[in-house]
Amino acid sequence: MEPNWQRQRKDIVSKPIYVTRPLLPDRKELEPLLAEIWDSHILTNYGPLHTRLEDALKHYLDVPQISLCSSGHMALESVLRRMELDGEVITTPFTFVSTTNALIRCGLKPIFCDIRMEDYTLDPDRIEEKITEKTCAILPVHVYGQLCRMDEIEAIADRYGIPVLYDAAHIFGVRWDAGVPLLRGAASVLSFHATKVFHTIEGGAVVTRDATLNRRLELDHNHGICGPEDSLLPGGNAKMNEFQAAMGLCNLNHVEQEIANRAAVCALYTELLADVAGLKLLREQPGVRSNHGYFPVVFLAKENPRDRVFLRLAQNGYYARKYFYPLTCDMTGVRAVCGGDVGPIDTARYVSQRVLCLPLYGDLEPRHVETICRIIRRELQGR
Ligand code: T4K
Repeated sequence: MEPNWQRQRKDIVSKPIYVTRPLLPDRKELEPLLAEIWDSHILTNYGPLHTRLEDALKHYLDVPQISLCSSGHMALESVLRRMELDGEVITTPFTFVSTTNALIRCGLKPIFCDIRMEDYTLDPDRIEEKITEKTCAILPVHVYGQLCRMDEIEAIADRYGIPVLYDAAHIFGVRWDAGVPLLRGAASVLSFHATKVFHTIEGGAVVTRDATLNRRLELDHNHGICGPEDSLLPGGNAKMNEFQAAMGLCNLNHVEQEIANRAAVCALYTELLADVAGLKLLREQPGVRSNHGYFPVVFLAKENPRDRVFLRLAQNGYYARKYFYPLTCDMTGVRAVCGGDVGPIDTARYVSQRVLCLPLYGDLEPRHVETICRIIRRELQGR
C-alpha cells in the first residue's frame, strides 16, 4: 500500500481551487458590445445595454419589471429606504454580512431569529415570538438558493400587517412549480456579483410587482433625477454601467449551461459523499429546480471536524469557505451596534460552526471533486 505521505502529495493541486470561479464568456462575444460602447460613447446612466439587459432579464426571470443596480448590497439598501421602513426587522443571522449591514445602514434594528435545520432558512415557527409593536418588516434570505417557507412567513406577516422583503441574492435561475419566487413578498433582491451563478462583475437588482416602488427605485439609484432640471427624491448613485450590462448580456447566454454543468458537479459530490456518516448534505426541495450556487456540507459528529477538514483541504490547494461563519450577529461591527444579546438562535449557531461550502463551478473537473471527497472521507473515516 502507498505510504500516507505519497497519497497526500498526489492530492496537492498545482493551481489553487477556490470555492468558486466566475463564469466568463469568450472575449469574442464581448467585443461587439464593447464596440457599441466605443461607438456611442455612452458608458453609464441608463444606456442602451442597460435597457437591453433589463429586457433580457425580465424575459429570463419571467417578471414584469426589474430595477438594475450597481451591487446586490446597494439594491438591498435602496429598497429598504424606498419602502420607508422604521423600527425593527426580523431577519436571519445565517447570511452574508451585507443582509444585516444594509438594515443597520438604513437606520433599522435587526432582530435575529433562528433558522430551520432542514434548509437553513428563517424558521417561521420562531418568528412570532420576535414580533413587537416596533416590528416593521421581515427580511428572510433564500440561503444557498433554498427557497424560504414563503407561505408560512407571509401568513404571519399578513396577520400583523407588515411587509416581507426577500434577500434573494442566491436564487438567480431557481425555478419553482408554484410560481415565480422573485415575485413573492413586497420585493426580492438579487446579487449579480462575480461569485454568483449569473454575474455582471458587480451588480444586483430589485424585483417587485409594485410599479410605483419600481419607479421609486429607479429614481433612488440615480440621484432621484427625473429630467435635466429636477430630482424627485433624495436618491444616490447605485446605477449599473454599460460595461457591467455588456458582461451580463454575454453571461445570460450561458447561464442555463452553467447551471446544468453545476448540477453535474453536485451530482458527483452527492454520489461520493452521500454514504459518509456524520455528514449532512442539502436535500433537493420538492418542485424546485436548483441553480446549484453552493454545495454546503454540515459536519454532525460531536467532536466537530469542520476546521480540521477545512485545513486539510487548504493544505492540498482546495479553498472551501465557511459560508456563513461567524453569524452576522457575532461580527464586531454588528455587535457594536446591536449588542451581543440576541436571544436563543441555537440552530443557526450549530450550523454556522459546522458548515463548509465546497468548491463549485461549472467547469470544476471531476478529478478535483473526487480528490476533495477523498480528503473528506479520509479525515472523517481515517481512510
Ligand atoms: N445577501 C447575500 C445573502 C449575499 O450572499 C450577498 C453577497 C449579498 C447580499 C450582497 O450582494 P453583493 O453586494 O455582493 O452583490 C463573496 C461575494 O463578494 C458576495 O457577493 C457574496 N454574497 C458572498 C457570499 O461571497 P467573499 O468575501 O467570500 O468573496 P471573495 O472575494 O473571498 O471570493 C470568494 C472566492 O471566489 C475567492 O476565494 C476566489 C473566487 N473569486 C472571487 C472573485 C471576486 C474569483 O475567482 N474571482 C473573483 O473575481 O464574498
